[in-house]
Parts: sequence; structure tokens; C-alpha cells
Amino acid sequence: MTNFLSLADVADLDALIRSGIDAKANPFADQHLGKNKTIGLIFFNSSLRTRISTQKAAQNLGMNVITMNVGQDSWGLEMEDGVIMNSDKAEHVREAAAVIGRYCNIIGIRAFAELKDRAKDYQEQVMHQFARYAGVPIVNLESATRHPLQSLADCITIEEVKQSNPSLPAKPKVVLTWLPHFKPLPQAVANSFSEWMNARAKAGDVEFVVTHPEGYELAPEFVGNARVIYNQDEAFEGADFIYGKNWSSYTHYGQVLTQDPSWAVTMNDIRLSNHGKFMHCLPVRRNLKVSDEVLDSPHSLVIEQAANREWSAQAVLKEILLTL
Ligand code: SN0
Repeated sequence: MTNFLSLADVADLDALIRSGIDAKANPFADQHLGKNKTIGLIFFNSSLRTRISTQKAAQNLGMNVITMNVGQDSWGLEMEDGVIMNSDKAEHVREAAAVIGRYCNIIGIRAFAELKDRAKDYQEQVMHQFARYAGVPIVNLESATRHPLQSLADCITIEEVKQSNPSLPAKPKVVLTWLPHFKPLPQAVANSFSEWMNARAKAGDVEFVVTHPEGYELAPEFVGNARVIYNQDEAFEGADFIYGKNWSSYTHYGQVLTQDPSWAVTMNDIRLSNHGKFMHCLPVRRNLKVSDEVLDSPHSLVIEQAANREWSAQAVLKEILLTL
């Protein structure tokens, strides 16, 4: 693996999931791999899990870690080529990426969608400019359209539950549901989860369903062959996993079209499902998106999912280190 920008960079998804599960069982087995290697973690946006879990994973592999918040700690970075740099951005990504690439063997980047210009967000300019000018492998720590480290942790979590729960069907039903929120949020987590679940469904590992109000359709390249059901109760029937996430509209780009509270997940929804497990990438706003009762019940997997972020990052960094 050279870059980890999306599922397309994964040669063998089963093997990567297994590698994450192995890392969890034996975190320091590959400590020699990262000796005298440095990873730079560059954040354009806030982070809790990604920052700490990726740092921890790199340290488990023996790496040195440097983190930086762009805009606060460094100069504002210009991403456009060929412009006169007379705005508030003092440095161009051509120099910044090249320089960070001289200090670091791997660079992780977080840069959310701005949710203003759909074409611009979906071009993934920040990831591509860094990949172009850094000269070292780039890891996506959530980009405008994807959050693949989260999706890998989600696959690991589902696989673990499957393995420890013989009563689950061989092809558990996984339902991605839209949740209400008053703020426009990116589609990245939902896009990525769909992309990875479609791959799992294709391999016969899960059945995948997406449910959301009208107007919240995900981009066709992400929703793929998933079954879309506009009635949430119907979608939840027999669900083994309920994956909640809010996202703003893709078709009416970046807009909040409804805040309908009936889309929040409560114990009534869990009762419609097949003793369904609730998943969310966090941060989650309690009682706006999902009830206390669900989050504090044995149905919730959110803490285990977050814990698995360490092992998903470790599986990915190991793959990359093996190529350095
Ligand atoms: C981010 C998102 O992409 O939706 C990061 C998720 C890992 N979430 C938020 O920005 C939540 C912000 C909020 O105010 O609830």
C-alpha cells in the first residue's frame, strides 16, 4: 500500500480486517517496523479519536509522531495552483507538502468538506495536492468525501461481533440510517461506510440497506448497489446492525432539509430490529440523534468501535511501513 485515501487503495480487505484484529490481540508484535520512522498528522479540523488512535497505532509500531493543526499552529495553506497569493493564506501546498515530506516518512491529513461547492469538495483537492507534492505516502484521516480509517474500524467491529455471536446470521443485515441534526455535516462517514459495506455485501459477508428521508440520497458512486428504503421502520425490520449518522444533503448540497426528530434512534427502533447493535462513529449528540437509553444499553457498540480505531490505523500503517 502506498497511499491510503480510499477503499481503492486496499488490495485485500479481508486480510486488512484480519490484520487489525491481530494487532488488537498483539499490539507490539511489529514494533521494529516503524523504528526511526516519523509520521506527521496534519489537522485542518477538530479531532479526538483520529488524533489519539492514529498516534497510538504509530507508537505501537515504534514510530515517532508529530501532529500539527493547520491555521492555528502553521500558516494558512493555499491549495489552488497558479493563483496570486494575496489572500490570508501565506503558504502554498506545493512547498508545505514537499517540506513536511522531507521531515516525515508518512503524512496523515484531515480536511473536511466545506459544504459550499459540491464539485470542489468531491474533487478531493487537499488529499490530491498533498499526494502529488509530498513525495511520501498519504493517509486519509477524513477527507471531504471519505473517512476510510473509520470504515475499516467499523468492518473490524462487525466482524468481531459476528465471530463472538454464533446466533447472528452468516450474512447479517446492516442498516445505515440518517439521523437528525441542526447543523450541516459532511457526507464523508456515510459515503465511506456505504463504499466499504457494498464491498462486504459483494463478497457475501453482509446484507446492506440505507435509509434516509427524501432529499438525502448519497452520491451514486457511494450508494452503489445498496437497497435504499425511505421508511426507517421498514428498513430496521430484522436489522442486526443499525449504523447511525447525520449528513447534509448531497443533491441540495450542504443543506439541512429536515430535522424530523422521529428519525432519531430510540429503544423502539431497536425493538423493531433483530436485537440490533447500534453503531456511530462519534462524536454523537445524545437525545438529538440517539437516546441515552440506547447509548447506555448493551446494544451500543460505539465505544468498541472507537477502540477499534487504534487497530484499523495500525493495520494501515503496517501495510505502508512494509513498502518503505
Ligand atoms: C464530523 C462529520 O464528518 O460528520 C466528524 C465525524 C467523525 N462530525 C462533526 O462534525 C460533528 C459536529 C457536531 O457539531 O455534531
